[in-house]
Amino acid sequence: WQLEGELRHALVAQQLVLHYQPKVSLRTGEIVGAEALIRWRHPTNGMVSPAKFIPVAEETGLILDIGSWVLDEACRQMRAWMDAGLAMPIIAVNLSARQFDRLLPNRLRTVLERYQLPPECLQLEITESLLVRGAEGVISIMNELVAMGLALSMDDFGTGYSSLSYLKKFPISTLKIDRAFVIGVPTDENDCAIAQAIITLAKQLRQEIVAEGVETREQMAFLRQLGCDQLQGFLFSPPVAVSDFESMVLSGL
Ligand code: G
Ligand code: G
Ligand code: NA
Ligand code: MN
Repeated sequence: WQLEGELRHALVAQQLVLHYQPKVSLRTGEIVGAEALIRWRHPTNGMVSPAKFIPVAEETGLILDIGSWVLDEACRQMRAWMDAGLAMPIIAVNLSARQFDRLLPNRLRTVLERYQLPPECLQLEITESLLVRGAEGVISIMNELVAMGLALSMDDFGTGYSSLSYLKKFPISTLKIDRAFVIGVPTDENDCAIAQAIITLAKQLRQEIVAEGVETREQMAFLRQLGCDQLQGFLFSPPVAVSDFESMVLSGL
């Protein structure tokens, strides 16, 4: 398949890059984290969205090599920020379910050691598809990661097969409310009710709550009222190239 070959080439030809989107504390208004999001700088097609190539990478298994590259690159970047004195408490990376195997804890140990990073600065964003598989193996790998000091964050919560029972069953510390529900806040009554229910329950389970796709001040005000901890979205910034991200951190939002 042509896309597969091109993607394989992209990895060695260094056409893949990470962009970063800030996570903002609702309490302080400060940037408290960065989510790394991959892009493909294609020589003729320009910036290609991961929505176009991650599914192919997952089907072909290329996601394992791409995922390893993302982890290494994000950790390398975090080390560079630390060395430059640029305060960035947490860097979050997205993991595909296929990356979640027995070797993952050791891969992570190796990369953390390579860049001399404390595990607390790395957050792993996983999706519900991983939890739906629900195998004991997955839980034990998660427990091992948590024991290492890494934080697990559940992405896109509320879509797919999400079940509130996952919050109890899996050692997840952070829940990201999908932007599908944030869109209608505060005007759509159903979206408000869903957002409120998720946040109320998650707070009782002592989860940290992040809302995604926040685009308006009205959404921010509503989410603050509900007790959300962090926000991500175009209201603050879309995902941007590393130099733009650094300028934003240095100059403030
Ligand atoms: O921000 P954006 O359009 O870039 O992201 C589109 C989708 O691609 C999102 O679902 C996001 O989680 C996914 N994605 C972005 N970067 C990565 C990555 O490094 N690994 C994986 N597995 N998915 C990613
Ligand atoms: O699936 P995941 O949550 O990892 O993907 C994040 C996706 O959401 C990326 O494609 C990113 O560009 C996009 N995104 C981030 N903030 C906003 C926002 O405020 N509005 C919209 N429409 N998309 C957003
Ligand atoms: Na994500
Ligand atoms: Mn998401």
